[in-house]
Amino acid sequence: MLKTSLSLMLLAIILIGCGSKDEAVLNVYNWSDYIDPTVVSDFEKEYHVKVVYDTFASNEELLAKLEGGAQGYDVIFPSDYMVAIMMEENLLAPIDASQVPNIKGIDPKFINSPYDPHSAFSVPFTYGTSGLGYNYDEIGEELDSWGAIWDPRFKGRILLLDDMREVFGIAYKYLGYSVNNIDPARLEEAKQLLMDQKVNLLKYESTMNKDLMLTREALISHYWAGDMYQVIDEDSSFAFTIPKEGAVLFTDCMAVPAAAPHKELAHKFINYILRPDIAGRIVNEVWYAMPIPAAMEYVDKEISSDPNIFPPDDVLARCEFLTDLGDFNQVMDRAWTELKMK
Ligand code: SPD
Repeated sequence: MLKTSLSLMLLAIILIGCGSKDEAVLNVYNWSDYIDPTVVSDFEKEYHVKVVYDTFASNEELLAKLEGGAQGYDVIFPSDYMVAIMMEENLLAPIDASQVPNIKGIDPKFINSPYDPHSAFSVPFTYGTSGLGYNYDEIGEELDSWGAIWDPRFKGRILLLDDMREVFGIAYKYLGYSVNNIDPARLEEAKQLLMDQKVNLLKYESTMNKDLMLTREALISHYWAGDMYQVIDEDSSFAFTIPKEGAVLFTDCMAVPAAAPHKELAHKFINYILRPDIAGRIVNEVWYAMPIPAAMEYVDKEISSDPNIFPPDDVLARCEFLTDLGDFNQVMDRAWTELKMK
């Protein structure tokens, strides 16, 4: 009898052990509309884990979460300049390349980038630009300049991203300055220009842009290319342009927070995302380029041949990556607060 009870207890312990192993959890914190959900569910099946998925709307929101002591995230998706800031603040764990063999499939142009010179803390996920999405059918003409956001015809119908660096990036590009300008006089000039734009502004927004365009409330949206293509895919009245003055170019990355509770599983997830077939499915769903040449055979021709999604060299040449502004970040942050308050 005692023997039977002990055996049952042992069995229960083993089962509980297996249960908790089966329920290993990976906490992913990504931008919204930035993955094929079936890719996540397939990862759960393949690795017998649960993925808890949460989203953010800007790099600054992601940074504030980590600086605020958020402990739970295992894989995060900061952009280039934000990787540099997070490295500086010791918020990231090193990437163990031996656990991510698919890194070898990444286009070498995206390795050892200025924001992470030894590719020690980040793995490139996607790249692309921001630009102008607009209702071509309603406007009746093509737009090709950031100047459109000051055009009085579009009063109250324009969305600008709720994103400090992207919005000052527009004004800087329109004025012919670098998006990484740290001259206070030029910042002031950009701020005034953006103040003048507010009469046309519906709102600063980064999450509801699709709905606001599809319901016709917004006519134009400053937006990231892939997200705008998700709108165009639903409603062909819309179009997207990378303005002639140039735009912000970004590489969004995958990284593991220093405090991540499941680092080994995080590496497995990153490696899985880099698999060419998986990357191809993501590109087809989100309309953003991934720097994985072997994934191209899985990407729809309509996407791989679109110069707004895979921008050619002449377009890239007029675009610019954001870099960490150091102490000037706070100066810009004050100007941004003033802009949003008035
Ligand atoms: N829906 C995903 C949007 C990702 C945009 N990347 C951000 C670039 C920031 N400069």
